[in-house]
Amino acid sequence: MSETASHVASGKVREIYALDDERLLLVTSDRISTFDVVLPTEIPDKGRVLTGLSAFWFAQTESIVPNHLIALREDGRSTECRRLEMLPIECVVRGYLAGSGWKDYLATGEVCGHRLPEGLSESERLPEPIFTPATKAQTGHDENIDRAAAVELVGEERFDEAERLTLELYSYVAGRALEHGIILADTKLEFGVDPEGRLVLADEAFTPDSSRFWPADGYEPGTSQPSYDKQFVRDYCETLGWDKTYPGPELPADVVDGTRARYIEAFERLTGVDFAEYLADPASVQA
Ligand code: Q0Z
Repeated sequence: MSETASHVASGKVREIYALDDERLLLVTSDRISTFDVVLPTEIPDKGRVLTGLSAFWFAQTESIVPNHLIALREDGRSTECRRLEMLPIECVVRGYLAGSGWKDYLATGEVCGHRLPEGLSESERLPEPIFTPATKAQTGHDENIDRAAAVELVGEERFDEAERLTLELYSYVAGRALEHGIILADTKLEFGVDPEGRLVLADEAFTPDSSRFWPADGYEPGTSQPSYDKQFVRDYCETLGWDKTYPGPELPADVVDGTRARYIEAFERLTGVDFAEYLADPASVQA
């Protein structure tokens, strides 16, 4: 880092530093988590892939909603961002039935208060995408909440605006991804409020860490779908009889290489930019 910056927060695989009162530095590492455990082995360039994808989608969606990005740094993994008042909800949208959405549907026939048709299968495409907000749990897992609970947290006007923007962003990006053979099954967005009171898209956006990416090739409802990016890691971990608690296993070189290739393939398919070009000039994703 070229400027003095104090550490503000750590995520599983990212760090935030304060640059000044108005600006944050988000740094995305090459760490990878699986089954909620951060593994001791890194995936080289994963942080650059995620940062480049976020910057690409911020640029592509600027006409839908303003975003927090000020500058993408030359290292390709750090971004300077406007510091916002973050909404206390995760804005999740689901186009397909997976993860906690599938679990909730099986138990109740609903997801976050959306009653769904009977007889849906795991991974099935929903009749239309649904907004399924969640609380930001300080520890452990985010909890899905219904409209009333989210309105309690952010107010009705903000809720409606966040829902509308989240659905519009999802429709746009999922459509673009599908043209390139990637199903965006669901995604989590975070919004902040700027000093003028406007909603601003923040955090990371439409990365494989904040979304479910599935290969469209071979998509088949009725079972869980392979992850576009992490499936080699999951499959390898399943061969070990590991109990999915810390510490996680080291990854062998072939699993690291295969996983790195999948991240880069997703980056290149979605952005249309050669990853080598991104490394040489990160601004290439913002053209
Ligand atoms: C995002 C998070 C990470 C740990 C705070 N523009 C913003 N303004 C204010 N706050 C945030 C942002 Cl992005 C903000 N997080 C999530 C990110 C590491 C936690 F990189 N927390």
